[in-house]
Amino acid sequence: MTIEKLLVANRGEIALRIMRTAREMGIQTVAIYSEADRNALHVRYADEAVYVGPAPSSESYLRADIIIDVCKQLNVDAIHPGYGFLSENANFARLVREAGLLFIGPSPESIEVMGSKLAAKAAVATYNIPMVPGTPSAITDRSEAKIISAKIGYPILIKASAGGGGKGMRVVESEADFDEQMDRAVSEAQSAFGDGSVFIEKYVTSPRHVEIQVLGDQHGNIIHLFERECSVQRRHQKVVEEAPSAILTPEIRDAMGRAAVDVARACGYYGAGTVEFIVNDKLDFYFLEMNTRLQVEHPVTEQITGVDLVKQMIYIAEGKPLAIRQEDLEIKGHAVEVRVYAEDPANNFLPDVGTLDTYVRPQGNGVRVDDGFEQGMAIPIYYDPMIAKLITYGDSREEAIQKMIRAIDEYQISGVQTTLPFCRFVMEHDAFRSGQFDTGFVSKYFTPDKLTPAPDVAESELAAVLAAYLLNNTRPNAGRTQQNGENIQVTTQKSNWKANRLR
Ligand code: MV4
Repeated sequence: MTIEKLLVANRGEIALRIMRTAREMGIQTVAIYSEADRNALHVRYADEAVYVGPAPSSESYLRADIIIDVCKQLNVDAIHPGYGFLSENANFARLVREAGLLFIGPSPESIEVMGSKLAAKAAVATYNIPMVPGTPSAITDRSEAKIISAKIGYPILIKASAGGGGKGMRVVESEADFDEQMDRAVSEAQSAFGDGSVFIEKYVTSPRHVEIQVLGDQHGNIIHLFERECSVQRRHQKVVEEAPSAILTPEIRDAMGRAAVDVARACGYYGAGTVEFIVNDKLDFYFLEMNTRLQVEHPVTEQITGVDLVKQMIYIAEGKPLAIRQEDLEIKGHAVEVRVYAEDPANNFLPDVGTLDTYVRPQGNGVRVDDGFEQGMAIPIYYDPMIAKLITYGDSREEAIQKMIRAIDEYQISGVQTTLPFCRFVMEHDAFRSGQFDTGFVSKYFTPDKLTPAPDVAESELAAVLAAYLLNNTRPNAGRTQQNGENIQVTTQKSNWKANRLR
């Protein structure tokens, strides 16, 4: 089957990302949009665009029925769900299949198994996958659970089987807290997921988050595309991702890659997927869960492998056998991604949606910006406040980080506060630079007074013009102090007035 027309059931940067590859492959693109996205870039980019409903996602981007109707009306062959929204909804994948359309992703059965952490653990049980010591099934008998917890040793972690991304997790420090935390975990799981099943794991303190990208075809071939490290997180929200990890040895990388392929094999996986591990300070790794979608941070893997993951997903959905063999793949260079959010890092990361009065992207060698906005556009309040993903690529980790700092400094955004100054803080930090960090990085090191604010756009432009004038039309050298013939110091150093105003 060859896909001639593809509908992207998503919005923003990921909708554009997917449509770009589709266009390169000669595939016609269909966008869907809500009331809030009438003028969005993904709508303008697509060959056709269809309005699906009011701004709230429950009335637009989550309307499986409307989306499938649109496909029938426009003779669409396949749907790419992107990430979020309907991407990990097994029922949607099933409806798509029943409508005679291709779902660009795994089977509904794989989504279902991996959507339940307990079902996932059960599925991989026959393979030799390292897992954190814990209960293999949902807790029904509390006194039995306490005996197991005592055996494992406190602290333990109560997790919701239907949870993900840290939702519904409870640390229990000692048996005295067991009942109280268990009550909370069960009621949280019940109200958040409609499923109160919880299980217990040994609590691994200060782990690193390392995930393996896999690709499987519909003929049983599965490969991995190495790891991404996503340990810099804030409240389970990833902030910085990179590939490869700064700490893995070739041997551990290989072992994790093989474990990830086995996890995928255990559920008959096809499509692009991510197998998530935690890694302790001794580099022991443990399988946690599998994400059955294209992830936000997939570009860092694309940069170091040269593989277009969306293109592979499309080929796989068409039934083609994987053309990439494991032995063809190697890591080349290093990539770092930061997520630029419309949030104020000086004010507890409060969302700061508004209009992008100035929006100038960084450019140049080794810089990739995946975004869905242009200058003058408003960031809708209804969706994730991510403005862009800024990705840099270099020969080495150090080079990728230097490029990132340069790119952050070139990025000009006004009208909303952004997490760019926070990302710069991470890039400059010794713990990040040395690779000696874990998932506790942000809470351990970050306080708002550590921010060097982004330059004010108008002021830095004025400073540049002044510098150029004083230097007799020498190009201004931002951030450095220069001396002219008369010994006048001219500096275009970033101003601090924004930070002063905030304090
Ligand atoms: C853990 C853990 C420690 N021990 N499991 C959080 C999100 C979810 N995917 C799994 N998570 C964790 N599971 C055991 N047995 C610590 C975390 C965790 C974490 C994991 C990855 C990235 C960031 C994190 C931040 C806090 C806790």
